[in-house]
Amino acid sequence: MDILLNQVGFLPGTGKAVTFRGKAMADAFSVIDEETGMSVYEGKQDEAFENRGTGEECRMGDFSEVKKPGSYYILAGSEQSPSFRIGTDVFDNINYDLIYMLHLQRCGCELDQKEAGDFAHPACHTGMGLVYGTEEKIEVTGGWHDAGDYGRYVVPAAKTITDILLAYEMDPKALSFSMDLKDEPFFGMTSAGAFCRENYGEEEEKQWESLPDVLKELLYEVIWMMKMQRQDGAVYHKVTCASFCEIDEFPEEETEQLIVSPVSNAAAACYAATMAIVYRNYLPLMPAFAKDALAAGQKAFDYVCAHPDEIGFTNPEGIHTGEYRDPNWKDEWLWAASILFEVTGDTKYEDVVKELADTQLTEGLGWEETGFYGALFYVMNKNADGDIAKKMIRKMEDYADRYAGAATQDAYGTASVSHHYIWGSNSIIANRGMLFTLLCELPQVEQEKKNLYQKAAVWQADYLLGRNGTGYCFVTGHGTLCPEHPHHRPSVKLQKAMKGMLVGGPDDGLQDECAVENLTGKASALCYIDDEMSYSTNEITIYWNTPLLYLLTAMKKKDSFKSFLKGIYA
Ligand code: G3I
Ligand code: 9MR
Ligand code: ZN
Repeated sequence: MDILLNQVGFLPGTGKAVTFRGKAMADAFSVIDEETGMSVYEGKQDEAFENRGTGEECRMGDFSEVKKPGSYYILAGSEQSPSFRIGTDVFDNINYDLIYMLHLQRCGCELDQKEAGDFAHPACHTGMGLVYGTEEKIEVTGGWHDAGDYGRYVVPAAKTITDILLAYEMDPKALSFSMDLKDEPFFGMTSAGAFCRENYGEEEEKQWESLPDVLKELLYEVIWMMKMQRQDGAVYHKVTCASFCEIDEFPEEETEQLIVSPVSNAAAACYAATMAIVYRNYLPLMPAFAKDALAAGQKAFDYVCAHPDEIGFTNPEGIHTGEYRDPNWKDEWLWAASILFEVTGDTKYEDVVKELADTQLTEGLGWEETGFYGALFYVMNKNADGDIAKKMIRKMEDYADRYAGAATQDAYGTASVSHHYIWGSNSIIANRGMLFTLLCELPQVEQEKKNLYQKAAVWQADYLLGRNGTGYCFVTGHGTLCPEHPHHRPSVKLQKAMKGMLVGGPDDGLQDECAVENLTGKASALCYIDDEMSYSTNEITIYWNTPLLYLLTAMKKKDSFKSFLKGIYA
């Protein structure tokens, strides 16, 4: 297939780009309405050029003028593209699936046939967790499995929760769909409602009942996370077995002893940041719970402040699961300080922001580089120091200019400067898209820059949904060509991909045997294989789904369809 474009669809008002690969095809292209078979738009292909990331000759086309909802395909010479839709609702299903996947990743409770289909399973990982290096056992059930493995890790959980709440804050209506959640057994109690009543009172139980499903689902992760905190405020890094289980085991089949890894400052700082945004969202909804969450976050923050010499988490002897090794946890500390300052107004947090602002603005919204979360929560606060905020914005703009600029030079609009793709590259692209849209929210950013960021944001979504050199829409169950064999244990066991999962994507480091065998010698951007054994290119995670969810939600919110609607159909 040599016509590459977003296979999920386009919003009426946003830009629409397509990439043609190879020399011969044609100079022109047509957009064909599937219903009538008629061309609705005749376009010209841009000059051919050698594309850096993929090493192929490419041409680009633009059909932004086509705005009318419907189903279409593109014709160039005798080549036909996958069909795609235009409509205001094109992202509704995928967004739902991106969230529902989290529900399906639930650990510690039964998922029945009705809610999970073939992915139904009895409660898993219900045993007590043995605290590493001690005889102590603690109760740490709940939360979502992180990825293709069944570990539960605090650091990536923080990004997951934050992204969802940022999306929810931006457009609560868009995320207030029903997930048909039943009031299921919750952490050993009869129901989630009962859990809330028991811990926070009857009023809170009622409040819980009226939460939108997405906020109920999120609580499942948040309350697990709260169990990962030690009495003194420190936070355990993760709970996993000693090693990953076999690739075709269902969750309840992994029955080895659960081990709670040692505490880390990365975990504590992420935890503090998460509890602050949880507080901000749940305060009007479940105030008793929200205050508890904030207090827990503050305690974790204090722990970090009292232990500034920690060198960062590494897997202790005998533990071989995901490490989320991040020797620099100070950017997480900055993030926590920024949002705690915002929600409490306490200048002790701002003092930490001031101390770290020069050195800890690490570039990104990743699980590892979190400096821009710190920056965003600070600059959005009306009580922020003007000079510091200005510096932070400049740093984010420089980054965004660099990557959005690179995107304009790439045949697929990819926001990559080096065209060196690493493990989870798709999430890096999604994170950049998310940042572009967030910068568009800031009044301090000039309109001219916003125009570029908006375009670049759309291109990142397009890239992930099919406009890339591999031709894959990287979300399972969506698009014409999507991963069928993700490195995801339940999917491997069933030989059927769970839908709504964003895979890691190209990784030129060839970090697993399957990648070495199949991808050696390929151009960086093409180092992807839809094989269940390729965990470095084809795994999935909860925190790769969420920046894409944010990006698509933001795009839908911003689409200029309304003004278009007035102009053409009114
Ligand atoms: O930071 C360096 C960078 O300086 C260098 O240029 C580049 C060259 O390859 O590598 C960068 O490091 C990479 C690092 O991620 C950056 O975040 C490593 O190569 C890469 O191996 C590492 O990948 C991580 C992977 O675990 C292996 O540790 C992924 O980010 C992380 O998402 C992934 O997480 C796993 C969990 O451990 C277990 N659960 C599944 C999950 C997803 O695969
Ligand atoms: O399934 C594991 C995946 O979640 C991890 O990201 C990956 C890297 O840590 O490891 C996978 O597990 C493999 C292990 O590392 C090596 N033996 C084979 C395992 C399953 O493919
Ligand atoms: Zn489990």
